[in-house]
Amino acid sequence: MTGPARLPASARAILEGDRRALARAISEAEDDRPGAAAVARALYARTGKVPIVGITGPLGVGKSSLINLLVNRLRELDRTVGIIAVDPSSPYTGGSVLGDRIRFERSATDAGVFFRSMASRGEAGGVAAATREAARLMEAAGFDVILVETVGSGQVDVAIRNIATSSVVVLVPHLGDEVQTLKAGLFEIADVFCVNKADLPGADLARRDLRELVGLGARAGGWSAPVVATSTQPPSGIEELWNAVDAHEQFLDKTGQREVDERRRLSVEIVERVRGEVGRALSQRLEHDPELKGLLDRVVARSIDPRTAADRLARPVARGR
Ligand SMILES: Nc1nc2c(ncn2[C@@H]2O[C@H](COP(=O)(O)OP(=O)(O)OP(=O)(O)O)[C@@H](O)[C@H]2O)c(=O)[nH]1
Ligand SMILES: [Mg+2]
Repeated sequence: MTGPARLPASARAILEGDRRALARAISEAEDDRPGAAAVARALYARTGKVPIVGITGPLGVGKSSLINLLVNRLRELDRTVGIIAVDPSSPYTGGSVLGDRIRFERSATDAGVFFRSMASRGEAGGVAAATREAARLMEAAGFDVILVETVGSGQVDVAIRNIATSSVVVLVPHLGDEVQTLKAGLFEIADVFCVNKADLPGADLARRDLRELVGLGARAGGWSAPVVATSTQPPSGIEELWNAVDAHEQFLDKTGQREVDERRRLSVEIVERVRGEVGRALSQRLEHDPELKGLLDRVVARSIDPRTAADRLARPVARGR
């Protein structure tokens, strides 16, 4: 029995819809502060039921604009929405250099919408962990759908597959070459393709090309990613876009694929966490633990090679002992 009365106060506040408690808990998760673990542990059993929809694609294709319109659509359907925008804050990939990025507005006035941006500084694993925790916290706070905007290296975030239940890859007309280079990764992650800026010339062609490519790369499980054309100015295709995502979510339930995917995602999450924790601890010990320092000394002296040293350290785990 874990009635609300037994939960940590901050977890209880989140369940009761306290938005400031929610925001605080997300910050703690992002900074990996000690309090975050207790809240995450207390709320975990209540999560894992809502759609987490990843919206990824190259810089400036209209991901944020689409999310704004998807939010309006979801609110029409009487569903509340949590939004996480993983911000590419690096000066090399920074979307903000475009200067005309779209911001999310509705969250300021509508209690049914909660927006949070996360800096993508630091290692990718850290962003993924914080994003997962934020999505769970939002779900615990009662949001019905979580939307996650990301841009990855290679311009499409492959890691979103390890977080989202449905992934939308957004492209625009005249991405010919880009699509070619992205191809392998794209088809691995896209549950829905969206050709945005359909008001620009070339959208029909882009859509047809993508459809052809999708036909070639059938994925396991029997889902074939639909290709939806959208525009955000003037808005068109938004209902179709949401319907395509919804159809994928229904497919997951009908086929049992949701459990298969969730199991894979959670396995990845555990491995990422172990890698992080073990990596940090090992770095420390290689510096301070006399035995491990000795091992490092021998690698430095070229008497054993790094792979052999690593094998020796990893062997107990790798062999299941
Ligand atoms: N013509 C046209 N322009 C669009 C459309 N959707 C978005 N834009 C414009 O494209 C620019 C980028 O839009 P955003 O929504 O910020 O795109 P984004 O993918 O979120 O951008 P980053 O987060 O920086 O990667 C803005 O100037 C938008 O007004 C569309 O459907 N048609
Ligand atoms: Mg954006």
